[in-house]
Amino acid sequence: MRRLALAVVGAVALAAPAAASAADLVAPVTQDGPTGRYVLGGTWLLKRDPGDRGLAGHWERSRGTGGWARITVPNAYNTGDQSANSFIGSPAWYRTDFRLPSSAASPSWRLYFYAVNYRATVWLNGKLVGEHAGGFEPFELPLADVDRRGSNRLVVRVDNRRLPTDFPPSVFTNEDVPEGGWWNYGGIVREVELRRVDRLEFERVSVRAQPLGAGAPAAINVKVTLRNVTRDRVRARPAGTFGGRALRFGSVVLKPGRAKTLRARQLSYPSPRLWSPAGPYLYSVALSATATSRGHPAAVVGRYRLETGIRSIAVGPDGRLRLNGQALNLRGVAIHEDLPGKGPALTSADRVGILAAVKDLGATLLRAHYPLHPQMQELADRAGILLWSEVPVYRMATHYLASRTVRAAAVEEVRQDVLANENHPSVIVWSIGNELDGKLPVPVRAYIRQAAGAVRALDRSRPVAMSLFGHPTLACRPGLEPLDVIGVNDYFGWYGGDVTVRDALSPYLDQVRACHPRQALIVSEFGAEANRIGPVTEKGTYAFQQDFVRYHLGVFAQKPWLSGAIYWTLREFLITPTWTGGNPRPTPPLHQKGLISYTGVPKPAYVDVQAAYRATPQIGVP
Ligand code: GCB
Repeated sequence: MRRLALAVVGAVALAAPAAASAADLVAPVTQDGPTGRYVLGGTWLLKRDPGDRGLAGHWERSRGTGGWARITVPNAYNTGDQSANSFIGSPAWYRTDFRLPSSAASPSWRLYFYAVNYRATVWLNGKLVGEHAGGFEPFELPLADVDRRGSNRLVVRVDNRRLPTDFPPSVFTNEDVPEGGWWNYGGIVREVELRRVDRLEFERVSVRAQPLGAGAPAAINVKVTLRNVTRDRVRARPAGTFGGRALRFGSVVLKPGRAKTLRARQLSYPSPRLWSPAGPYLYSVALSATATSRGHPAAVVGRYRLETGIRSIAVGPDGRLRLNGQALNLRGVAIHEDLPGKGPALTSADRVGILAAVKDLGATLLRAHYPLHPQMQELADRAGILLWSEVPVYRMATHYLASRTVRAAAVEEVRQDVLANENHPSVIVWSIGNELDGKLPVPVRAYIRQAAGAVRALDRSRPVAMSLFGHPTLACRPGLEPLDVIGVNDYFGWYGGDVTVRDALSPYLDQVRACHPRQALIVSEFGAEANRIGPVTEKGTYAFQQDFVRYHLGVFAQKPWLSGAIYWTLREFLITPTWTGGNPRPTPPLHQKGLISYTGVPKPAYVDVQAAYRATPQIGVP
């Protein structure tokens, strides 16, 4: 990480206990975004609070360092503790001191959290600045009372105890046993940035760059929402370029505190180079905001940069997903952000390594149950990996989803995903959730309608998807109409009950296709646990897993209308303290359907999947 500026710690501050945790301001790990961003790197302090005494004890004001451990952020505080209590969660407190990089009088400052799992309460210099709930989306808090010259103390209380109405929920069916689809890591699990805002804030930048047909120019549409953060009226004028060509916006007068969206006149980009997995060509978008107000001559007060691609993604009338008009039959893999000793607090090198493994497998599509770290998405843009972007609206019990408030919060998860990640060419679908009640009772149907509507209000350029548990009796159910892409999770021949028999897979897929001929169908999961050597007939052996993947891939190969299939998962991850996953000899809390062990060793089935993926034409298939 390149160091941008080091906070200058004066002699007085050094003598104070605060000096024990001075944050260094370092370069952001993401490229896309506004200028004036500084990651709070360096030393932070962490104090666990299993008895939940910190609030009453006003730890936000604590001065000494007794009981505080030195750590770095991102951090997950319960890595290495695989107990039930660790999974259920408890609060912990983070603390660091920082100085602003410059003492310019006018700009205002924000704190931007890339992700905190799950509830965050934030104080600056002992004063509450804000709260947030939700583990996988960014949030921003204004720092009205930041000390511009001296040291500032930031304190964050994090509580990862989840509720049945959280995303993901703490329980699905059994109210007595904590459940979960992946380990409940608590902490400031992604970076924290200090952001400088001078008069105008880029509240939203949205770029849609689509080819109009083979050999035709591309249509580039750019919208910029600017907010006036001053107490005066400001004339705001955005300007910028797409791939070096000028974008022309008008200008607008903004009242104090108000925001408006300006749209650039559509740019017709001749002879575009399209983005695709085979050639992930990126164009630079450079934007600036000029402010003019009483007593202040026109000046560029902010800039915003991003890289994006020109490409189209749509579901054709034949019910097939198409990229730049070419039919897709993708082969993909899913991941969780979870590495030994780190949990989700990954480094840039970890992300590069994960994407290299995705490529090595021959996969072109990557899925997770939550929006991936934004740097991962930028890396996917560059590597030509397509993303199935999903929100953690995961197996929520219907009686909770029946509440309007909970449903609105679920829809908000979807909106936040779109707003945070809409400019990545790699994102090809917005998935509104996973394995809600497959009988599609009224509240689930209402959610599908509302979430799909929320996506379309923000982004009409990508399909809306959702994953369902694949089940022979649930192939044909009304309620899925608002979706463009139906994901089915295939555990035929693995789990018991109605999916005991693997022979039922092929007729099941045919039946879903027949019932939903105009929607694209993707097998959004298939996988079997494997943790030992043993007979092919025994679930949980490497041989069983190999036989499982060969059989399932063989069935998919006979369905030319399928738009893709995703192996669940690339690597093992931690799930719950009591997980069996259908394996008669499980090793909880490990989820072991991974093709690569938790410590990084490929299983025999890796080679089978790799051979099949590499041999499968995935793009431009007849
Ligand atoms: C699923 C879930 C996934 C689980 C997987 C399993 O359907 O979507 O989160 O890990 O099954 O292994 O049971």
